[in-house]
Amino acid sequence: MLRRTLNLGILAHVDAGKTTLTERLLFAAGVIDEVGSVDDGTTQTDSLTLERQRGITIKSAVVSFAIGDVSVNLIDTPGHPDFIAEVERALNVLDGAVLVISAVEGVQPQTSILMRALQRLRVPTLIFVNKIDRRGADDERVLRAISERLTPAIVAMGSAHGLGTRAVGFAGWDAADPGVAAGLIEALAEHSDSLLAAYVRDEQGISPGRLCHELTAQTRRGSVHPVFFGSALTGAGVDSLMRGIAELLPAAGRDADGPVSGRVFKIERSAAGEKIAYVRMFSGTVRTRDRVRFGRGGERKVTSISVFADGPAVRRESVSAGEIGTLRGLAEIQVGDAIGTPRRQPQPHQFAPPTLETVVVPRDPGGKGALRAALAQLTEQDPLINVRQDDARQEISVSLYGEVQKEVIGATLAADYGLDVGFRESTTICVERPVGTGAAVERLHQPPNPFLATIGLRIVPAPAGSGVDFRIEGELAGSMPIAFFRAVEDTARETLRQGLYGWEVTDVVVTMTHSGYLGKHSLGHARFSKSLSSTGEDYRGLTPLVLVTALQRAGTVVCEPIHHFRLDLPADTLGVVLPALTRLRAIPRTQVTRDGSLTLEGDIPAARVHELRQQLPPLTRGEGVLECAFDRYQPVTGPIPTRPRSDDNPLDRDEYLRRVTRRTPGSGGYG
Ligand SMILES: Nc1nc2c(ncn2[C@@H]2O[C@H](COP(=O)(O)OP(=O)(O)OP(=O)(O)O)[C@@H](O)[C@H]2O)c(=O)[nH]1
Ligand SMILES: [Mg+2]
Repeated sequence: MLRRTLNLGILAHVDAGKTTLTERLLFAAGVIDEVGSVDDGTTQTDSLTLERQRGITIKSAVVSFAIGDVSVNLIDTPGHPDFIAEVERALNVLDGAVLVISAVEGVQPQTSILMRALQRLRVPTLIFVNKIDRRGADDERVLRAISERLTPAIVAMGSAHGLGTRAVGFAGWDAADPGVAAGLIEALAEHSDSLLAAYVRDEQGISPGRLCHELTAQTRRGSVHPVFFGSALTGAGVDSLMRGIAELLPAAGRDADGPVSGRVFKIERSAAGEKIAYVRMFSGTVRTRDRVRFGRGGERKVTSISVFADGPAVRRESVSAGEIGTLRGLAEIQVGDAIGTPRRQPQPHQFAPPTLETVVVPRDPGGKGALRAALAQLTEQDPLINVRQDDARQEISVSLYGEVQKEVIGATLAADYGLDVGFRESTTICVERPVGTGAAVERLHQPPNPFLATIGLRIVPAPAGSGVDFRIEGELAGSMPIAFFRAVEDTARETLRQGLYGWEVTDVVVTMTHSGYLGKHSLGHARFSKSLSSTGEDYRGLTPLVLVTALQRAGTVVCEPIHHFRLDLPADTLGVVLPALTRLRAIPRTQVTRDGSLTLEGDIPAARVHELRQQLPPLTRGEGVLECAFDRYQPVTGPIPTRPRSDDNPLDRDEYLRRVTRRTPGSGGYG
């Protein structure tokens, strides 16, 4: 029997039960004899000391098991918003997903964020409504919330009974039942003209087989989402979910003889410090001792391979299309790197970048070098930590999603690197957006341009969330070597990391409007004496000047991150909570009261979330529950925050030229 492989992600809001469900699936599949518990720190996937101590998942982890002829590689992801970057990396390697929703808490802020990303990427997704054994579980309410807040394209795969008790159960439906068939047709005809036509022709004539077939096809396309109910704790409903996973989700492609192509979604270090890269293969086969290409031009020999197969990873000679394996020997590899020929483009970021940053201070003042080295290793595993060095102040800062991540970084530095560090108070990371259009040109041989290059750039504002788009005006194509265009683009992107106020510039289209170079052939006509022709350095040197001038003409506005909050509190505490919200610049927008409990939703600057979290317990007798998720950037009102700029600051033109021409002896040769 030919086995199929399915790379499956489990995603959810924090605490919905992903790790517990993973444990239950491993048990049901016969991989483990006893179900471990998150609360006792005995699960397979929460294996880090920190995870066991805190009872939350921090890093994604892979386990595998078989359901019939399907080998499932399951990636258990963290749900805490501080670790969303882990989820993002996993999303790039999935064939399918299970989105877990608590039957008590229902759809939570992170649930919506994750579902939107899954839908954008068209990852076929099943929904598992978990914790139906808990008091307060309400299947109808959750179904309604899913269809109102996540997607109307859902099909309940059966019904739960004995809700809120340990004796809870789940019974799958029978497609031959006329009531079930009618519901299925209604849900599926929406996305299938042929099914709709068949239904119009003959209402009774659609066979249960055809409906099941259509359900599978639409689920695999990501057009419809089957919903299961159960309890990871008691095991109720887990068999049905497993059948759904095996039957409704698509298998990975198995082109083992094709060109080598894979993607690294996790990096770990062995106890001895050796890098271990987790790779999902899309096509081809990598064998031990093969030299493989990765990232932006690295190439190394693979020294050992392990492959996930019905349990933990086991040593193998090779890893092939569809499989997940760990590779050793690729010293410079980074998380997110492609291996071989990039088959699938890495997706643009699905989630908002970190909105906080903090200065990391080694308690031992001599420990700066060791700290930098340790943080560099951590960024290999998590590039969004984005270590920044402030030369003027001799400080090292890292970006953060939140305070929990800060504690985790501190604990990791202590445990894995023996470094005792402190952190300054976190500050918000703002962005700059251009407010208008601005353009600038510097031409070859036209003083004061000291570089052997002509560059013209235009800056135009782009829609929120669109990032940086670099274009080359049509008629310039082929006007100079491609490497020079690339140097301009790379440098432009780099320069935009610090705008007029020191923040990263985003939501902008940069268009190259002028280009020109001096080739070797034209040397005979040159007026200057030295035998020079344009080099990449000229483009890298000139781009920041042109770009910053264009940016100054466009002008920028500093925008701060705003979170959407949802706050549950006892109704009688509203009187003291509202003034606190106002002090923190939070704006409540909706207010719903139910059974003496009140839910406020609204906006709050990311900078104030931590304070609100700290103030809440005394204001609400410890009963307030706050959930926040990044919503958008919004122009700052009041004093404009600036960020110290690094040395290569093209805003001060003379200083910049002094620095750059000193570094680049070839430039500055004009005149
Ligand atoms: N009653 C009940 N409790 C559950 C169920 N599933 C999980 N829990 C409990 O919910 C808590 C969180 O479970 P986890 O499995 O760690 O949730 P998670 O989604 O992996 O959490 P993060 O990885 O930190 O986002 C633990 O205390 C579990 O024991 C369930 O089906 N019923
Ligand atoms: Mg977990």
